[in-house]
Amino acid sequence: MSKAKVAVVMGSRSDWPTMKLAVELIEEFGVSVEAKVVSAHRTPERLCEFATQAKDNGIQVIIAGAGGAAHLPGMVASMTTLPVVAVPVMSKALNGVDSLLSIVQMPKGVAVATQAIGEPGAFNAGLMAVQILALSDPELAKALQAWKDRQTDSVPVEVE
Ligand code: RP5
Repeated sequence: MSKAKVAVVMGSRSDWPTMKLAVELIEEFGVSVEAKVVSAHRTPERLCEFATQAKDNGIQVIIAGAGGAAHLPGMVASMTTLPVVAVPVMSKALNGVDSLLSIVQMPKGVAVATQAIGEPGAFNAGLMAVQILALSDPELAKALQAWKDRQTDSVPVEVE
């Protein structure tokens, strides 16, 4: 198996039903992807190890999803120059607004590309990763354009 180009990390196994949408979309394009649980609060050393070694391990884009006090994407971004795409996972208490706000309001100098709350955000995070990789991969760029054309063609004009 080829080494993963995209790493999808999440704060808990409970985030997987959401985050798997990113993985599935990336796999649809034949891009190698790995997924694992890395918690900013429960496994801080695993976080440091992952974020500092991701680039040397051949990762080109990181997707990080977490819910509630969602510090994972920002902490990962603080330790790497790789692009970090963030997914605010839906939370029970505050419907993911807590996740969104704790991810999006990054201090100047540490960039995170925050997506929508929940499943649309996870799907689009996968799409964003493919778009980033397609900048330096003409075959992938062609596949991406074809995917977008199919999506456009699938939207009917008629209302019913
Ligand atoms: C965050 O807390 C995780 O990203 C998850 O969204 C949330 C709840 O985690 P669990 O209590 O379900 O493990 O760290």
